[in-house]
Amino acid sequence: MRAWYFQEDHPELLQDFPNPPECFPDKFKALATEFQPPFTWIFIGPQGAFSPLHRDIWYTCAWMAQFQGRKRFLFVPPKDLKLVYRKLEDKEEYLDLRAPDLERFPSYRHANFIEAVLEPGDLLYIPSRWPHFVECLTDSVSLTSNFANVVNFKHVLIPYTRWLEKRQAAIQLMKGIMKMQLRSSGEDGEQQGLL
Ligand SMILES: O=C(O)CCC(=O)C(=O)O
Ligand SMILES: [Fe+2]
Repeated sequence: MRAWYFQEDHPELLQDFPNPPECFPDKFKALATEFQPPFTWIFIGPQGAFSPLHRDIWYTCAWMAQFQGRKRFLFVPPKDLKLVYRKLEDKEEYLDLRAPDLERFPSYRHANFIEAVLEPGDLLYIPSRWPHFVECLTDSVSLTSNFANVVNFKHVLIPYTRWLEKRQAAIQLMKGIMKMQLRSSGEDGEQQGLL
């Protein structure tokens, strides 16, 4: 199970995890909860489950805490991005590490791959903009959180603002629909404090 947003199903689990690790202060956490993007997730996977090479959302960085099992990360430094990533007109592609395509990525062997194996109790830092491939070496449970810090904040701000605007537009739309429904049923939402 990838990126399970457990707060919705089991908010009580948050009591076991009130704050991000002190070594990774998160600028989003300074905001009111409703303005924080939902970026704290649990990953549960059997041995062999994997996440293909990718960069993290909004160029955030992340930490990952390994609870159970072992997990292998392969990182590619940003200076080698062009060896493992192609941006075409209408799509983006990363090297498929499980079946490398030499036609698409002829020089991928020149990329530096940095390996990290997580054991239970380990905490890993995933730097902003570093492509990474992840695979479960055994059945595995991990908690991860993507965050903004002083370094990446200027990049994160643009997609974050877009996300806020979209969410605001969706809320306005829902309010409009509810208003229409209440009106057509002869009720007054404003008087009832609903809208
Ligand atoms: O554990 C995984 O499969 C992917 C984790 C990951 O890519 C991340 O936390 O950024
Ligand atoms: Fe990731």
